Amino acid sequence: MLPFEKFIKGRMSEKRFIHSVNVAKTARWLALKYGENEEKALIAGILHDITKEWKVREHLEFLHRKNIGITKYEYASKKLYHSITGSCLLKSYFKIDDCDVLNAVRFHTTARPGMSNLEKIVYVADFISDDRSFSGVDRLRALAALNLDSAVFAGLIETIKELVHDNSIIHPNTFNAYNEYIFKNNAIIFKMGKSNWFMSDCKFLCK
Ligand code: DGI
Ligand code: FE
Ligand code: FE
Repeated sequence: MLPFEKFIKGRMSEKRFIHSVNVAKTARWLALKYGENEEKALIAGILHDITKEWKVREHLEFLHRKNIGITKYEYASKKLYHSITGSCLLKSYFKIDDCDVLNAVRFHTTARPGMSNLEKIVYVADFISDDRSFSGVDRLRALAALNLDSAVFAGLIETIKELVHDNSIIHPNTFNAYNEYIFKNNAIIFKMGKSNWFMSDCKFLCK
């Protein structure tokens, strides 16, 4: 029996329960492979979608009650709500105060730049768990077994393609995570010598 398995069974649909257990097991496998804490991977994995089946109103009321603000990108992207309320629930109801576990749940939808190994593990496990069957999932599973970062990057590319296809809002965390990988992969191309002349934006061009 996995941690919280008994608790979540019956509190969510059978489909979501099976997915949660699968993500937990895949996260444990990745944790073992990449030298992360297996218990944390199991807990973050099994609870990552704990509020997924809440209604929009329930998410918004919960956030209001807890006095948690969200950005306009988050407000406009209903599919992201459960990662925000989920991580808050882990803290307030489940009394989990491990930041890494909380962040793994918080960023399992969008990812973000500077993710920890545990965050990457839960992000990837959610993509490749046994119940996933989208085209390309086997390639992603193979990639995850070889290199965690490559699997995160591939996941980001899939997500961004789908978001663009659907004319959906791209959360800054999603594209900043993607850009982080592009910069890393092209470290030599982008290296501009010792002086750092990059501006944070390009407003100076039209002042
Ligand atoms: O196991 P699930 O909860 O079904 O899967 P998930 O939590 O990975 O689903 C995340 C959803 O969030 C998925 O439909 C893609 C969406 N998403 C990820 N990044 C962004 C996003 N949606 C918007 N609008 N913008 C993003 O940047
Ligand atoms: Fe989710
Ligand atoms: Fe999920």
